[in-house]
Amino acid sequence: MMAKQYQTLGEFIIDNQADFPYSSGELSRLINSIRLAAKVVNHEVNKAGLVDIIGAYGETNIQGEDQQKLDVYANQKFIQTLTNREIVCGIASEENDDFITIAGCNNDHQNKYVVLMDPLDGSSNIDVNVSVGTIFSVYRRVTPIGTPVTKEDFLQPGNKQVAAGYIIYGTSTMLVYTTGHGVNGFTLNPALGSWYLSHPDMKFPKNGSIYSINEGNYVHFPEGVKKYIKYCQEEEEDRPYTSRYIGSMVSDIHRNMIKGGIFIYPKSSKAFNGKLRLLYECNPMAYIIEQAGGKASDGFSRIMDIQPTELHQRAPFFAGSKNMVEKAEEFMKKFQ
Ligand code: AHM
Ligand code: MG
Repeated sequence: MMAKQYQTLGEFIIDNQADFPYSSGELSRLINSIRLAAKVVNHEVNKAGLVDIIGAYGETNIQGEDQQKLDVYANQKFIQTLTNREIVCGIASEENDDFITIAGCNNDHQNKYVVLMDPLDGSSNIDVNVSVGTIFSVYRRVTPIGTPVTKEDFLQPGNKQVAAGYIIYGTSTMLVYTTGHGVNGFTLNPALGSWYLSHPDMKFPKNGSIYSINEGNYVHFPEGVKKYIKYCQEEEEDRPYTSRYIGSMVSDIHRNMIKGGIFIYPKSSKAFNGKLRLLYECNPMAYIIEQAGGKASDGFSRIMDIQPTELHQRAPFFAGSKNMVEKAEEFMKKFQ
């Protein structure tokens, strides 16, 4: 994908329209809707520190309006934006038990794409002013156009994604996405409300020196993970590595993609498949990571090749710099 600097996201989408699969303009409109919803959510997330003044989320504020929890708010905004603009035929969200069918204004189910999303990942970090994110994943439906979507349209392996991205509400707000032609990152200029191409053609360094894992769960980890952590801490060659864990996956992976590193959320004796959701968290991040030259697995095989069986299924997640993920996999294999 061509990436010029100082471009806005709008210009970038138009310039690269031909790279979009099937190129009907539908996917461009979908990304456009996401960038709009992201701005609205960003505005609300930025005000989170004022809840003591205007009322806590979940309570009634001074004006007598109900304050919504931010994750519920983000969920509604993304769903509303995608629904009102008649772009997708279905949405599945980490916040909803079941998927949503979108019939379209003529009730004719003509749209091709389904979106799966985690509207506000890491939301427990909001109270302490730490970055959170939105993650989204786009597939072409597999059931015939003209009929309502079914679960089958959502239960596709990650390798069928046509686009995926994340928004990071951080010191600056960024939108990073791929349509299968590399990864590009755009930074929001809040004064103008425009996204600028700030990180063209992002590449995951092949090696890195950061490992990100919740070591508090060490005793519950599989032997391979325990041994890999010890390996990261040994004084040998370029080690010990630096440990960095924000507890907000989008931020942890974004940092590792820029600096080089590995992120691990393994299975444990307490959570047999780990914590992260395959469809809303692992697959979209895996698509971006692979498109940037990194690697994402469940500790043994490629995340994006897992055939999902449930909307909310979880998966262990090993993701980041290719050589680091391969080293962690070696340990997993050896200490099974
Ligand atoms: P959430 O979807 O409920 O916010 O949970 C996902 C988040 C990830 O962003 C993060 O990597 C992980 O949970 C942290 O979990 P833990 O506190 O168990 O380390
Ligand atoms: Mg989440």
